[in-house]
Amino acid sequence: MKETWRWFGPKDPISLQHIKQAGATGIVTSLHHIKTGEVWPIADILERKKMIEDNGLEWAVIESIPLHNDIKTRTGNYQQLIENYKQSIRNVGTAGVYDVCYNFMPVVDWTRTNLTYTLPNNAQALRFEMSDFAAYDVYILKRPGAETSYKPEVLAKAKTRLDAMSNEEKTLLEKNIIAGLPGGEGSYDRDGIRAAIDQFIKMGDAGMRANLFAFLREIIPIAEEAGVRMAIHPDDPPFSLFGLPRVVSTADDARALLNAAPRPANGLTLCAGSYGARCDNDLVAMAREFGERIYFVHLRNIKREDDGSFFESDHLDGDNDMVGLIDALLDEEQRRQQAGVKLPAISMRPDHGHLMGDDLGKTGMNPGYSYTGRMKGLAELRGVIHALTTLRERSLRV
Ligand code: DNO
Repeated sequence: MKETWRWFGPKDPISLQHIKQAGATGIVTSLHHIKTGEVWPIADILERKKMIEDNGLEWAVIESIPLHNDIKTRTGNYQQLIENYKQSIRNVGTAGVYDVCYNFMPVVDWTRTNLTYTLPNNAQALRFEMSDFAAYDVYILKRPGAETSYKPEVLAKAKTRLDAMSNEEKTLLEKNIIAGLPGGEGSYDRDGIRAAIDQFIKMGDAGMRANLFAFLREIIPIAEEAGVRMAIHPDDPPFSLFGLPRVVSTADDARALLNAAPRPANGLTLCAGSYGARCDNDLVAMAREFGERIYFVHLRNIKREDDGSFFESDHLDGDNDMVGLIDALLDEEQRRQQAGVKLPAISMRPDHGHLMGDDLGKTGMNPGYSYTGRMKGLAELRGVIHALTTLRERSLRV
C-alpha cells in the first residue's frame, strides 16, 4: 500500500520534511486557494506538484476537488460549473496526478460536535454526540420539525445537555457544527445554514441521488480520457443530519453509484471511520466486494454507542476490524499486480489522530490533523501492513 499523509498546503503547520520523517511517501492535498467551482489552472497544479517532489515525496491523491452546491442541487449555473469541473479533471490528469477524492454531502461536510474529547490518557479525540447535535438542531437552530428526526430518549438527553450548557459552550457547539472543519466545504452562520438546509431538504434522497448520478454520467467519461480515477468519499457521519438527504452512507449506496457509471474511473474512497460509524456496514465485506474500484482508503477507527454517537479511537482499538480490512485490501493489490493493472497500489492515509504529546496546547493544529497522533496511527498501521505482507511472502515461499 502507498502510505500517504494529508497536507493542507503551504499554510499547514506540519512541513513536508516532517511528513517524510513520519515515513509517508505520498501526499494527499488540494489547492485550497482555488475557490470552489473555479477551474484548477495547470500552472498551479504543477507548482504544487513540484513543491511536493522537491521534498522527495509524490502527490498521490487530490483530496478534494470540491463540488459546488449548485452541482449538487442542479440549480443556478450548474452546467458551467460541471464544465469547469471537467476542465479541472483534464488539467490534473495532464499534470500527472491521477486519483481524485470528492464527496456529495449536502450542506455540511464532515461533522463533529466535540473537537477536544478527553480520553482517559488525557489525549484528545474528535467526537460526534447525537444528543448534542439534536440540542443544536432542535433548540438552538430551531429547525422546523427537527424533533421528528430524533428518538425520544435522544431528545430528552438533548434537553438535559442544553440546560447544562453555558452560553460559551453553546457558541462552541454551533461553531463546531456549522463553521466547517479542516478540508471541509461550507462555512455558515445561523441564517446561512437555514437557507442551505431549505434548499437541499426538499430534494429528498431520490432527488439527491439522481443529481449525483447525472454528475457521474458527465464526469466519468472525461476522467477516463484524462486517466484520472474518481474516488467518492462517503458521508461522515453516514446518516442524515438536519433531516437532509444522504446518498453515500451504506454498501447499497456504494453499489448503486458504481453501477450508475460502471467504468473503472468511477471509484470509491473507503473511509473506514465514516462507513464504520454504522454497525450495518461490514467494512471487510465492502472491501472484498468493491475492491476493484477502491482507489483510496482512510484508515481510522471509532467506538460506536447505541444512539449513533461515536468517538475516534486509536487506529487499532475500536469497532472496526482494521486487520481484516487491510488484509482484504492487500489481496486486492495482489490481484491488481497479477492482472498487470496500471497503478496497482492503493493509497492509504492514517485518517485523523489524537491530539497528544507535544502537540497538546500548540496553537494552529488542524483538528484531527496534528502531527504526533497521526504519526502514531501511521506507525501502527504500517506494522499491520508489514506483518500481513511478510506472512504472504512466507507462505508463497513454502
Ligand atoms: C475528514 C475528511 C473530509 C474529506 C472530504 C472529502 O477528515 O475525511 O475532509 O476529506 O469530505 O471530500
